[in-house]
Amino acid sequence: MTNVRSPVAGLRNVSREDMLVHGHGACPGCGYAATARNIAKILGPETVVYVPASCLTVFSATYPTSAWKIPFLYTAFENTGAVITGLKAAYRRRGIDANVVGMAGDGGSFDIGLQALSGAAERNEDVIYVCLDNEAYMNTGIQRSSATPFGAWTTTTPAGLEIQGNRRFKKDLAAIVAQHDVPYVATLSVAHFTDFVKKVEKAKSMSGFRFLHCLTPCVPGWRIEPAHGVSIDRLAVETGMWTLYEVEHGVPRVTYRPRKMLPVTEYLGLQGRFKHISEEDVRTLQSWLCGKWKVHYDEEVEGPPCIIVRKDEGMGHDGDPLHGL
Ligand SMILES: Cc1ncc(C[n+]2csc(CCOP(=O)(O)OP(=O)(O)O)c2C)c(N)n1
Ligand code: SF4
Ligand SMILES: [Mg+2]
Repeated sequence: MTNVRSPVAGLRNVSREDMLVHGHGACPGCGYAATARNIAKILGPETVVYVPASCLTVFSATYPTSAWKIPFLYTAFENTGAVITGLKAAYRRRGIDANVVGMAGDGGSFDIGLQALSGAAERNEDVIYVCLDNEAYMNTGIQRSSATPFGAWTTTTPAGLEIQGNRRFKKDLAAIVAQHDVPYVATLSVAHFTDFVKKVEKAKSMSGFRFLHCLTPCVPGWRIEPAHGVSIDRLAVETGMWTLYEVEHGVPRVTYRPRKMLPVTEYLGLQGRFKHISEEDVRTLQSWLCGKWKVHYDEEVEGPPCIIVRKDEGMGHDGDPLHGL
């Protein structure tokens, strides 16, 4: 293998050659497949990919078939950070400079894999860690994770008389990883493709631990139309449910700023997982988002949709300037 740390090439120079090819078994409209395919394409043939138990293993590499044109490894659920550390060491020992990338789900990153992720980040291992965040444990039947947003239905946070969907707010994993003082952390969305390409290329051009956090719509888990994934990802950014930013050598930078905040109902309305949501829960979520917006964009939204939120509801973002950037 040759030197894999190519300079940032830009959108026009993205290769046409896919590393994750057709014939895999993802649901039509799967955000995971689009994200993994594009990241692998940008990283190119000098790449080795590790995937723990997740939808990506199930649909792309169930023995004896594989949709990967690059070396692919799979072991257990909780150890992405540890396995990519070992892979990189093995390649280094053989004198090979490969892009070693781990692609893990939110369950495998936010929850069970957090310890291995934190260890690899703290050691500043020379690897790229991609979190494919579909906001629940999807391949095992849509169970809640700590990435699941407030109010969302999952099979372990049902909408009934006792509770109406998930009662907790989404954990801010990118901020946690950034606190490890790693060279590069970025949030990505398939709806902002130029931004997406620039961030993957930047990660590719750097050394040390690089973390890419991608919001990936899931058709059965979010109860959405297959054709709506990209629109929903775009609405996530416009409503403040997702913020596009990067932290390069400790310096945070917002990479896309919506002109004005859209009400969260625009995002919720396209997804069956929020069908049951009460007006009170919408207000609670909106209040949290208005606080988060202020932290990320350093701007208070004075009018709608924040005006409808009572300031004393007490469920806002915690105001910690490190929370989210
Ligand atoms: C130690 C361990 N516990 C549980 C499982 C079962 N399991 C496999 S994948 C998975 C869920 C993965 O969720 P996530 O990481 O979000 O990926 P997704 O399925 O959403 O792609 C679970 C619970 C396992 N393989 N190993
Ligand atoms: S369940 Fe969701 S993440 Fe898994 S293959 Fe289907 S759309 Fe993709
Ligand atoms: Mg998941």
